Order: sequence, then structure tokens, then C-alpha cells
Amino acid sequence: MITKQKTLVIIKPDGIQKNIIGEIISRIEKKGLKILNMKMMKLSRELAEKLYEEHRNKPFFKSLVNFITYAPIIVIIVEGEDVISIFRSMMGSTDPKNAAPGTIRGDYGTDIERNIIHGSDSIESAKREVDLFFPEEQERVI
Ligand code: IDP
Ligand code: MG
Repeated sequence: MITKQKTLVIIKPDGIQKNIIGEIISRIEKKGLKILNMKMMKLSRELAEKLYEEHRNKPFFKSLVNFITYAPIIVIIVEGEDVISIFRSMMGSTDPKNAAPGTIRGDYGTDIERNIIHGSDSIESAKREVDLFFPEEQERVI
């Protein structure tokens, strides 16, 4: 049986600034993944802190929240078989200098903070993050 998963993808402010929204969406579609919902928004500090709550005690937390809230982001629900790990490989390593060429971060990332893209890292975080940004999705039947 094919089990579909959902993941939450975020094009961070640096991705929008670099004019690669279309490029990223195109990569998602060419991979055969399905876009279920999408919106552009400016993140509040409150929501940013919730998104990154696992990093609350890290030295880079404040800088990360400043970065993700300084300009609009695009939030996308992507669906597909095994989409969580597939999209993590499409993103590449967190630090663009270690990210393989051909990955989104390897091709476009600036540094470990300004690394273009977010993708959920597990089924549990995908659920939590989709609920955070698209509470209305809980009602979805198809
Ligand atoms: P991930 O996005 O690859 O899952 P995480 O370790 O969960 O990486 O970190 C979340 C985000 O925090 C990263 O995508 C990056 O923007 C930022 N970040 C991670 N590590 C550092 C760091 O050492 N300095 C500054 N920013 C960081
Ligand atoms: Mg992470």
C-alpha cells in the first residue's frame, strides 16, 4: 500500500529575495510531488518562535527569528509518497557549504542561517507545522 505523507515547506525571505520561488515550485512539481496549499505571509515573532521552538536555547535562536520574520515567506503543504525524506534530500545539508550541488541549498544557499528553505524533518514535526500554519487543513477530507 502506498502511504502518502505531507510535509511543510517554507521558502525563507532569502529565497524570495533571490527570485527563486518559481524554481523551487518547479523542482517540487518535476519531482512528481503535489502542492496541496500555499500562501505568502509575514511571520510574527510568536509564530516564528513556535516553528523553531526546538532551538529556543541555541545561541543562534534570536538571529534566526529575526531573519525569518524580516520579510515575507511562502508556506507550502507538499504531499507525496515518502515526501518528508525526499524533500529533505532535495534541500541538501543545513549548511550550504556542505550541501551537494543540485540541492536547493547547495545551489542557492548563502550561509548556515540564510539557507533558502525549510522542510519538516519527521511525521510528527510535519503534523505540528502544518497545524501551525494551516489550521483549516484539519478539516480536509481529500
Ligand atoms: P534544518 O533547517 O536543516 O532542519 P535545523 O538544525 O533544524 O536545520 O536549524 C533550523 C534553521 O536554523 C536552519 O535551517 C538555519 O536557518 C538555522 N540554523 C541552524 N544552525 C545554525 C547555526 O549554527 N547558526 C545560525 N543559524 C543556524
Ligand atoms: Mg530542522
